[in-house]
Amino acid sequence: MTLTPGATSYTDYLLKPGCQYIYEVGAVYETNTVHSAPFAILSSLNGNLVANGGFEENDNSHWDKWFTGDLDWTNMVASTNVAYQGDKSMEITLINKGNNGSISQYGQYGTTDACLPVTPGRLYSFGCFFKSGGISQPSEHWLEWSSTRTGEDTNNRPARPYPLYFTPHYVIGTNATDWTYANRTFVMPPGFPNVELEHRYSIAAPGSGSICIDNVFFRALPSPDATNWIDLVPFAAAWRYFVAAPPTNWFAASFNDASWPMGVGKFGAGSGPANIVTALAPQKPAYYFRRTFIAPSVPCEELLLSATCTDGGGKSLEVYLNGVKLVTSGIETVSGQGNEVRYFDLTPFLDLVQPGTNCIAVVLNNVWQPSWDDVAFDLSLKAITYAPVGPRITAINREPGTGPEINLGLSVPTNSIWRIESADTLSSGWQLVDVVTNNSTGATWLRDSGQNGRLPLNEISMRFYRLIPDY
Ligand SMILES: [Ca+2]
Ligand SMILES: [Ca+2]
Repeated sequence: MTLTPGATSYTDYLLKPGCQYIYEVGAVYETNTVHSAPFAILSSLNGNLVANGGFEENDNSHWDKWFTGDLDWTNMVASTNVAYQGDKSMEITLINKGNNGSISQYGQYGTTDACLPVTPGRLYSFGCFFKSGGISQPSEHWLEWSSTRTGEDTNNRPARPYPLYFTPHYVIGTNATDWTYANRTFVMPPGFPNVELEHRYSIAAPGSGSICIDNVFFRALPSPDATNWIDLVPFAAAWRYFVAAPPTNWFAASFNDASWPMGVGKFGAGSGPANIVTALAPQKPAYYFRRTFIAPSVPCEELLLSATCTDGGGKSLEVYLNGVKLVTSGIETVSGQGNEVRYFDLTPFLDLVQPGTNCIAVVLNNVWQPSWDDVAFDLSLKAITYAPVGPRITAINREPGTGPEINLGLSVPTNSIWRIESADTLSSGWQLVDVVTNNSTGATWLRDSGQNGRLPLNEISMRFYRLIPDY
């Protein structure tokens, strides 16, 4: 399709999540068109600014968009047999390498900058899935963003906000692992108009092996105050809780928690946490919480955890949805005294949520000193239902006047192209009415005057219409 002059983005609609799509960008220059190499994108998370986050290509052309800071190019290959989604991932091979960074995001096809544009004050989520192929020394891996000056914004950048500029570290031993989700969700502070994303690692001693990365993303989330969130679990909800070591199956959806005490959030102990409603005994190694919630019968496309919780002893929260533990590098929705709201993007785990009744179970880990302890627990879980920008015909208006005509009202996504066809009986063939490009927001109108060789409207008794995307 042809974008309008000056367009800097294009949204492809009606994609199937998890499927690989191959694109090619052409730039029209006078009478010539210059084409990019084909590139692959995995259709996954809404609003992902990392254009090649799926790493699905079959050759090394994807390295055009990622830049190696410290490792040799030959140490990075597209894996042919390991993927979190799609068919491939980015496999980084370490050969006797010490602490370092490996890949940084670099210029993208179809964009002018090597960085991702961001807006201070917005809620962002970034992360990926990691999987170790086995490395000869224990190591830790994470994604980290930085911000460098650009031609558009030459201001010096403030110090990056700790710990919001990196995902919780994926801490691994020497064995191969399964896929693990790493995420940080945070409000972008002032002074950062752009970010670049990088994979970094530390290792106990120079080591050899491989680490795979897939589904890298950096995206804006809807504001936590947006009115289209559905509260699955609100703050200040009632939970069953337990402060001693629980039975081994305590997190199962079928576990009978009727003997556990029930209380209303916010739970806590100590002098630091504010607004405690239900007091807990302090100085326990962990606290256990359970409750059910109702999910809507339609699919969801966002799932956000918000929490006001304490320290966690380096383990932060552990969350189970319907008895399945979420495998992450850490759910660090914690602050020192549990008075700040912290976020975690659970969207990749939406398939664990089922329409109707669900069970959430949470471990709050705790550290304390003999002389004091702060404990705080409250959280909310909210979702946005799937609302695709569905193209539709919104009006069929007979136009009185000289000639028989019909005005069709079309609601289609901005900057998309649609083929409108008509048929005069359901058994006859479909014929072209017109091809429409919606270059504006809002409704588009199309007049059917019998053009393109179709019967005039005064010669037919009925007419059917349909919309087809014209790619
Ligand atoms: Ca992949
Ligand atoms: Ca504590």
